[in-house]
Amino acid sequence: MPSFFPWWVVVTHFLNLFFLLLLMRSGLEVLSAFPKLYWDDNCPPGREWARFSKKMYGADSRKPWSSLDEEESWSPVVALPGRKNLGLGRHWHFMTVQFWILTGLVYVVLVFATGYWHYLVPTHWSIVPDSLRAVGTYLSFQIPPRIPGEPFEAAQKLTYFLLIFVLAPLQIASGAAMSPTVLARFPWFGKLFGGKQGARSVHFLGLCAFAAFTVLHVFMVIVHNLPDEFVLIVLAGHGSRALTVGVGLAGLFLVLLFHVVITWFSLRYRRRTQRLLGFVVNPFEKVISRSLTSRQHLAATDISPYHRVNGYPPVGEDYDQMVTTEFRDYRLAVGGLVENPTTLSLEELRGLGETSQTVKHNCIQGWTAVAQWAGVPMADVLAHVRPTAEARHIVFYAMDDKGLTEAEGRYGFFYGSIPIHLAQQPQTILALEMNGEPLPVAHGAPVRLRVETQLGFKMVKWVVGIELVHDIDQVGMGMGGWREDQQFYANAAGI
Ligand SMILES: Nc1nc2c(c(=O)[nH]1)N[C@H]1C(S)=C(S)[C@@H](COP(=O)(O)O)O[C@H]1N2
Ligand SMILES: [Mo]
Repeated sequence: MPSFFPWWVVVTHFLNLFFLLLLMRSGLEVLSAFPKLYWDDNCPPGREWARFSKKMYGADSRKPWSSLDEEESWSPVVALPGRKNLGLGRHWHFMTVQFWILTGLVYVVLVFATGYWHYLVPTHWSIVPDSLRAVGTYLSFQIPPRIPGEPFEAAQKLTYFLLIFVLAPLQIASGAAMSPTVLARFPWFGKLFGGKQGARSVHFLGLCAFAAFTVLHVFMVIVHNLPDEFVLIVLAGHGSRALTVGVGLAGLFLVLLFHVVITWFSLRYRRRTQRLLGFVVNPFEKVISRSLTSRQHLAATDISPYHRVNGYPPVGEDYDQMVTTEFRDYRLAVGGLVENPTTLSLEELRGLGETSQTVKHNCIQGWTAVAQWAGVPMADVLAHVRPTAEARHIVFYAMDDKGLTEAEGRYGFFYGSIPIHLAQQPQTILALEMNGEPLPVAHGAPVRLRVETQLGFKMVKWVVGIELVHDIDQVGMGMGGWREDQQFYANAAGI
């Protein structure tokens, strides 16, 4: 029989505590960007089952609103890093999750390799009545006896089992079921949770379960005789009580200090944080974006009655004029590293090709909506302009100047970029129509990009110019798009 508290349990227990706290805080940052929970992928405004915001917006609101208005600013005390930094919160979350899963794998391998699993995995249904009896014992202010020859009593064993073998995998699976790339390639996977919003809700409830467990766990350790259990989990029972308490408290203090420092650093040096964490996070995002193509073919009956809007339309006479004349004089410029630079009217653009797709939109903030989009495959546009061998990215320039359409101290025309290989995918299109009508102004009239494996912010609306470039460093602030530049989002948007 393995020892009750081997060293590897001590180490993985600490790492788990360390990573879980990071995951919880950065997860709350992500939630703050769309502080509403739904079971329905149409996300009807006002019909959320939970809302952590006082602001209300309706589908029938006569004042236009944008989903970014729904975002809340949460305190850096609870959220990592707090204060409306969705992009950085996601970076912290995705960086941590890689290490948390690694820790979990090491732990599970050791659990089975050492035989420790006997202490964790119930092998008989009697664990259920035994656990109920143990809970009853606690409720009568007594400590239930341990299972003979094992470190835990029945309720404890069952709880740890559920946490490790049910809750943790469920968190990982529901997390994966929120990735637009995963959902686009394997729509069945999202259905396991009743859709992206179901996965999001389950993921949130999982957070609550982890939080509840943590509170109960700490309480139980105290009830069980704090000094003894603390000595076991901090130094595997080696060392004196004083030493253990010292090491344990120092460990907790260091975790706290670490959180204070990274929160401060993330808020103070947002670009550096975006870049540094990007080294760890972006490669994975790029790999899944490169290797998985969208296979969405939703039915007309799936189309959402209301499709949220993100970003206010361009302001100014030029655009207004185009709207009144139904974009008669609109021209799309396509140039850069191409053999055949060109300017296209809507008619000419339409002549390059035609396709249509009914797909689910995934905004980085968390909402979803389904629409049918029709237009020209990007592959046909590229075939027409013939990119040179150096061309590696496609930049899409928009007509909305954010300095005029939104406040928050940001500025400049919206733009975005995608790596050229994404443009070859069948569901990467320049959309001219939405749900059988010409593109509405709010959704990007007259031309907007659709890339169905990516998050919504990549799909530039109100496009006027397309440029093929070798590197995105030279465009804007060099991060690959307006939201990457000014909101510190990651450039890869497959998760
Ligand atoms: N020009 C421009 N394109 C944009 C945006 C914007 O603010 N300006 N917002 C992006 C974001 S974050 C999302 S989620 C989608 C929203 O598309 P929709 O308004 O059609 O739902 O547009 C993207 N394209
Ligand atoms: Mo978005």
